[in-house]
Amino acid sequence: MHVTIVLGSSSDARVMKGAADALDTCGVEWEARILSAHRMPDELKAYVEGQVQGGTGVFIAGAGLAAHLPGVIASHTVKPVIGVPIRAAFDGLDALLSIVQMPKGVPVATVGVNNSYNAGLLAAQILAAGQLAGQLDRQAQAAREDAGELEEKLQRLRRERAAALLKEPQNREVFE
Ligand code: AIR
Repeated sequence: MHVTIVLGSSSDARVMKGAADALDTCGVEWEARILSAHRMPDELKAYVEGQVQGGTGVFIAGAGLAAHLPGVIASHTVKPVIGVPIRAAFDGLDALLSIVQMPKGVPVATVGVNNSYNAGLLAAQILAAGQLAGQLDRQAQAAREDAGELEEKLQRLRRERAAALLKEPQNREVFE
């Protein structure tokens, strides 16, 4: 499973490199695209849908100014979205508030201004938690199968024992 990184502009690349660095450190695969929520809305929607179909686990989106990119991505998918506010004006406060103040029902996890490294780490942690859940599911399924086999074995032994008892002469008399 990989992580999808979306940048609002090529001018965000220097800051967003931190997310890729963190994912590389954790050995998590990622792919990145530059797609502005305002300048390329249709392409963004198609890309998000394609990524979801392609099995992405988490989106990281970084944008500055009126930073609607993470929120728009979150409106197209239920995959977790992590927003990175980028400092382009007002010390990044404009982007931070644009990303963090999502309406109820469409969550976006938000990291600190320019802190894309944390976004990468958080994405890796989300993937790891998902993999652990999958592993626990598989273990529980194996335990259920073991229990089912044991029950079948016990029933077979009970049937064989009953048949053997019936064959004993003193017991056969009961039915004659
Ligand atoms: N931006 C791009 N489309 C919508 C927004 N909010 C953001 C970019 C970048 C800032 O605007 O994410 O941080 C400036 O972009 P540019 O391309 O003018 O350098």
